[in-house]
Amino acid sequence: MGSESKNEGFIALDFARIEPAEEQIRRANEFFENLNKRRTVRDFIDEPIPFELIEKAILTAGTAPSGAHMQPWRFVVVRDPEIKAKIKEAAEKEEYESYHGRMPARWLRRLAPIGTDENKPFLTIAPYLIVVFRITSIEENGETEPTYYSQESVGIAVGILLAALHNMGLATLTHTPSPMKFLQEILERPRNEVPYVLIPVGYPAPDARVPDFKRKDIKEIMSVI
Ligand code: IYR
Repeated sequence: MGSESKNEGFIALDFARIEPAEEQIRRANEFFENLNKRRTVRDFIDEPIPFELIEKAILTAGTAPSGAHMQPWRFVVVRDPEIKAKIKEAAEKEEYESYHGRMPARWLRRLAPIGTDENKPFLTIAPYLIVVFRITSIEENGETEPTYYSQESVGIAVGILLAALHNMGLATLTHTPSPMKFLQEILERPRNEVPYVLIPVGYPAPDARVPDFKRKDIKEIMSVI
């Protein structure tokens, strides 16, 4: 027991060591090889996917650590074609403004290799859209209290969500139409739930193409002192 204070409200940690070390390395390699195949996909087909997969991915995302364990996230799963169409219309309206004046030239140059524009057909084609909201505050005993480190917490949860969906053989797009306030309105979320990211999920089109991107190598992303 680490400290006398860890009695009430505590349970024994369930932690299984992986042995031998070679097995740790094997699993490390396997996980990397798997996640290194994840690509952001923009061309989906409308083939349905089992709802159970979406639910399990969200349950997995909900295992993320969060500030003061406040779990400041809500995942709104959109499958209704009419709502998807509303989201597409509103997103394309905002994106049109972004691509025609709101984004500075250097940003547009940065996006050119990705080939994006204001048209977002995937918003009605993908079988599910997962709209992630960040809960900024809670109400308790008639008082409003902020959530803590909600940006970090939701970011981590989204990372786990993307990994879980990839691991179950589904493609995702991390989409951030900007500004995203229309999502709060269309999806009728309260004011303390702020849109964070919109993730279309499904199978890629058979002819889907992705930019020929290279990932930074270890020397570029790791410093050891
Ligand atoms: N939100 C716009 C623009 C956009 C911005 C970034 I940063 C990207 O990595 C990709 C796109 C859009 O979705 O097209």
